[in-house]
Amino acid sequence: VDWKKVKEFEDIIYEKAEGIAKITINRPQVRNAFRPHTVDEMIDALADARMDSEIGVIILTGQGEKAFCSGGDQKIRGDAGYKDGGSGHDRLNVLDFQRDIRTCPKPVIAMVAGYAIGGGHVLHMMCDLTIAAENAIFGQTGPKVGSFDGGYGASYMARLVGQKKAREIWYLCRQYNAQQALDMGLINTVVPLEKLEEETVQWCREILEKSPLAIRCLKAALNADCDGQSGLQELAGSATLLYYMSEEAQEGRNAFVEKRKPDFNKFPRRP
Ligand code: 2NE
Repeated sequence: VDWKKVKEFEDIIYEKAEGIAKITINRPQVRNAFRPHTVDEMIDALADARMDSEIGVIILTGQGEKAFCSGGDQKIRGDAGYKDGGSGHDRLNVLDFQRDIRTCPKPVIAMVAGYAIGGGHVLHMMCDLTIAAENAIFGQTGPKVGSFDGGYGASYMARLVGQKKAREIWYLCRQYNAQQALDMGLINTVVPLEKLEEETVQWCREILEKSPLAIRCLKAALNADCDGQSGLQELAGSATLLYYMSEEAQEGRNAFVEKRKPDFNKFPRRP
């Protein structure tokens, strides 16, 4: 794939090719742990990919073969979140990024080589699909390092692997290899490390051949099953989008603009 860098960032690499956007966490010296600045950049890149109508799928990955992401950077963890050099506030902005992945109407695929640990493990879970290399290792560390993610990190994990397994993963903080992760429904497939990107891009290409509106509505519907009112809002937003595209909705808008009574009688009252 002929990736083209689209914007310069400090902590991430952001590229596009063939309708695919790729966000790479680029802090291999700390196993791609994120600081608030890294997360701000990922939020920025994902927003760009969402707004770009040429882009249909987004890959989230980590630089190098040793780690996808090792979670929050513990060396700059303050007393109320992660230290942000810019604002002076301690922050936990990765929760915003989790929601952005979740509500992005385009599929986000985690491409995992090496460790997906702690908050990095939650990031791969938030993605629609996870393609793992044979060297991938998954797990949470929160109760070991004085942290936890009781949001999607707990509840969505339980949706993926069941309540018993989710409790095991969080309470014991063990590490699981790629095959174990596949067996428990945490990931979609395992491939040899050297085939990781090729296979991920193949999955992207297959998705790109499909109807974007159908994919959008399916993502919203699958989210809605877990996400309560915010999930319903997303699904309903897609319904409103489709409705706006109809002549029936446009009649309402046109009548208002033309200062006349709308004529909805010409539209069928479907069974
Ligand atoms: C990831 C893991 C298992 C890798 O182990 P290994 O043996 O391959 O590498 P090593 O030597 O531990 O790490 C290499 C370098 O990366 C740093 C290390 O400190 C080391 O640097 P030096 O000390 O040699 O200079 N590094 C690795 N992970 C880091 C991190 N997260 N922050 C800062 N530096 C890190 C092993 O490194 C590991 O277990 N890492 C810690 C994983 C962890 O506990 N993450 C935080 C979980 S909490 C969280 O992410 C979170 C949350 O729970 C809720 C909300 C938001 C975030």
